[in-house]
Amino acid sequence: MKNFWLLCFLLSTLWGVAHDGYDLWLRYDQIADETRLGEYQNAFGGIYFNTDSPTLKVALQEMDRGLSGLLAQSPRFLDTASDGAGLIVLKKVLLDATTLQQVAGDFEGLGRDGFVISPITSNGRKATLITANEDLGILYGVFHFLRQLQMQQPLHALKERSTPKTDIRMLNHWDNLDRTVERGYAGFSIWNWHTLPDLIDQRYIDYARANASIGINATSPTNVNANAEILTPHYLEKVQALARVFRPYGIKVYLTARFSAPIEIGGLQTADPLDTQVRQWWKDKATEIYSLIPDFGGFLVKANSEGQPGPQNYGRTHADGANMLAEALAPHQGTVIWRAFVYSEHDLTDRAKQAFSEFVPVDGQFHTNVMLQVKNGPIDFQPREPFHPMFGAMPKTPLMMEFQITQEYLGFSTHLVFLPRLFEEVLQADTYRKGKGSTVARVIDGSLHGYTRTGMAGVANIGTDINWTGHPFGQANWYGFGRLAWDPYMSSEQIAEEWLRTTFSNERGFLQPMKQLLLGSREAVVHYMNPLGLHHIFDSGHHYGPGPWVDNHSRPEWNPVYYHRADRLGVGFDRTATGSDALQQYAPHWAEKWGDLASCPEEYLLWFHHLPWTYVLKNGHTLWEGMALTYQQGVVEVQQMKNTWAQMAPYVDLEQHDRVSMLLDIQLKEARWWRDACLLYFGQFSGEPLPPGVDAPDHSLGYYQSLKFPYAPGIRPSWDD
Ligand code: BDP
Repeated sequence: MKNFWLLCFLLSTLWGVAHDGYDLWLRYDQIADETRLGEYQNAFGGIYFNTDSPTLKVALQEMDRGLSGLLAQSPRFLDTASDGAGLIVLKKVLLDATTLQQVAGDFEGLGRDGFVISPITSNGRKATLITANEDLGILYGVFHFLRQLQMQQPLHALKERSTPKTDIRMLNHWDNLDRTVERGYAGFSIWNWHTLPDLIDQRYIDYARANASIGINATSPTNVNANAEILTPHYLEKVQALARVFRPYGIKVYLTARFSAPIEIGGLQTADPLDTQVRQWWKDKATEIYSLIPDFGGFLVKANSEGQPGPQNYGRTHADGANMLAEALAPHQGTVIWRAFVYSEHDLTDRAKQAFSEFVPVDGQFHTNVMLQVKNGPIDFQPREPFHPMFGAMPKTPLMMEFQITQEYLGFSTHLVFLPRLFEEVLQADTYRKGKGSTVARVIDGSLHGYTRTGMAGVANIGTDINWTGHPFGQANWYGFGRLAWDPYMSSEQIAEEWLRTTFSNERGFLQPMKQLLLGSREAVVHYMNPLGLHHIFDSGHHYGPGPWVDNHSRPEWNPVYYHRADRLGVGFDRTATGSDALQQYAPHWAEKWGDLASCPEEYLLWFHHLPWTYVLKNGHTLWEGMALTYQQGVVEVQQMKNTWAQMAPYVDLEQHDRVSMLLDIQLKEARWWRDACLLYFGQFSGEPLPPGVDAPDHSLGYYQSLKFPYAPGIRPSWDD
């Protein structure tokens, strides 16, 4: 028998199917710790699992698959709990009185999606119970249970009561109908619109499984720069097929709605939201969609932003536009998710101020089924931004968080950057809008303002690459997003630990150094790309690599020079009262703290202040020296990541190890590129030499400026910024 398994292992390695990353964090390899394995085999040999719905069926399939792999034995599914079941999976309504009594308290406030895992005594023997109010809660409970087993937790620790803190936990795909993915770096779109609805790719099912395993319950498969075609009957049939696949996994489909669709596919002359024909068109469209997809989630809308059509084309407000769609969806319980990422070339104030200026004054004017989706920071998914000032400033309008999981500004899918660290920093930020403790997390979970609707969206990093995300570590960002959408108070450290254990290994020798690597990786990218509050100095259009010199775009805010404002006298964007005064959009606590150089954290220095090159930092270095040394530090940190990874070979599949090593080589090369290009550029203004400890650049500034990447992945066609 032993030889048989050895042979299987060798063959699978030879065939290259060992671990290509396709399984994500749902790897159900046999538990390595033999004592633990024995305990589990004893405890979970017999299972009683009620399966009277499609959701419970997929939950059972997952349990079967999980236990067969982890325990290396097929689970015995029993007909009744009294047949000696060690594991009982039952909805609350089916619990007998003695069992219910043991967990009754856990049901308080458990809600629709929550679950309970608890040790109980059943028919005189010890057992583990997974229960919930609804089927979906059971599915979430099963995934959680299997995760604990993957992490080899002791039996007594298999105990959990968990309820998601947000209602809509959503992926936004920026996928086009031709299968290109805007800001996508992991191949093409996984949605094969051409072969849908007839061909159901296994990927669609595995996508749903993976999302359900981390509590994601909504998806919007198409780009926010929307194509109206998706709303035509031809495409809706395809969307219906996807919705059918996702339904048992509790995932609702939303569609991106192009505001001008009534003209483009409806034959109308206008898309004015106050026009009666237009309003009727959207009502009819909503009815048509719900007849095909009864649990359709609603519309996600980008309007009057970066050239997209919207209500302002007709002199109407965002509220007019959103409310029109809200009225169309209301009879079907649908939601409008209206994006707050707007800025206009006609508004000459600071781009960082525009969303706040447009939306905060109309707080309270949106219908109850409208939510505003706000990016984490006021500019655009930079390696570091202060939190968006809209958070906490709109008590009457539910705000959703929008994070970017795909690494548009963080090294695409070639850099290892653990984003839960960034997400956590934003969620834990205190807006001070209702005194101390008014964190962004409390805005998002609705507790600060009593929102009745809550949610978090993440721009997906998924594509057709075999491992879904290109960089094997990109999976951690998808995983971490889901976990934080479920619980915005979770620590990035716990997420790192879970992901490393479920994806790679439970060995101490692996976990300790790798956790450190993950947790430090976000700061490293800030250091080698955007130190001291610098931002948006990426080369234009594709955003691949540095381009602080770019100044030839027609719209001022498309030019990196707009953001750093470097000259002989200094560098940085003055957002204090002497400059754009964007600081006034924050609570007085922050306006004062960030406005005063003595109390402004240096990580935000050049975000809020324009300072002379000779300005002295806390450590005694001048601004120029500090900038140079921080770029250098970023490079050193990547080198350290490489060294750590080199030690991890014994714990990781060979192919994966090689792949990550090569990616880290690229990251190191690019970190140097960032350092050299930016320091050569800014050095022209500072007029100072590189301080000791900073490596000399390999090339001239002219060389870096000459680099062009017309075919960099993820480019948005005919877009420049
Ligand atoms: C920017 C991207 C652009 C998106 C836009 C958005 O460069 O491709 O369309 O955000 O969020 O980050 O709408």
